[in-house]
Amino acid sequence: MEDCKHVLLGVTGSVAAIKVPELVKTLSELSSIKIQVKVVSTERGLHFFDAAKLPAACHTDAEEWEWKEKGDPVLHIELRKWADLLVIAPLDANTMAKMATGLCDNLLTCVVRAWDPVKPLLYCPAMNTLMWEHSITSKHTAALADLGYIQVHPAIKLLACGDHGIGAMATVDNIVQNVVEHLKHVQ
Ligand code: PCO
Repeated sequence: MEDCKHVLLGVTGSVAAIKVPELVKTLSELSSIKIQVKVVSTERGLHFFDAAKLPAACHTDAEEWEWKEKGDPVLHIELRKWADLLVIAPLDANTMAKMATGLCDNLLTCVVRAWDPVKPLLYCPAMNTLMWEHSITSKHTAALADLGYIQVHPAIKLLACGDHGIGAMATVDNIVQNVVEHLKHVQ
């Protein structure tokens, strides 16, 4: 059977989440490598795209809480075991802070909290320049580097709010290239 890699795409509440459908489509249709994508979105992330129209399953906090009794699957553990690689695109300032400190109060941050350190975890920050340049950001990115997470660097461009500066999510092509590169090292 053809080798198929499992990519979990985490989505948080930055306007850059408008790029999620394009990102899912591009990852799913690569000719160089066969990838199955599943999406985990925070409630705020869901504001920016239509989960029903994605060509991939999209898991949310509501589904995690469908758990009823002992023996039922625990979704964040199931997804963590399923995935070969986790890419969080976009990663907003709030979830970045949670990841840097170990908080896990939703489906996505619970997957991160249970993450296997041997598997790649990529994150693509997206936020306003004023937030990116706040001194707390470098503390958080240092903590994420210490955990072994890989940053796909934000770009300088015209942001959704009209400001020009650093903080735009990396391009879909750049994110996909990074995912493919890191999947090469996954067994
Ligand atoms: C702006 N915040 C943002 C978030 C980051 N922006 C981006 C890009 C998009 C358009 O190309 C929105 C993807 O600008 O990643 O703009 C003010 S809070």
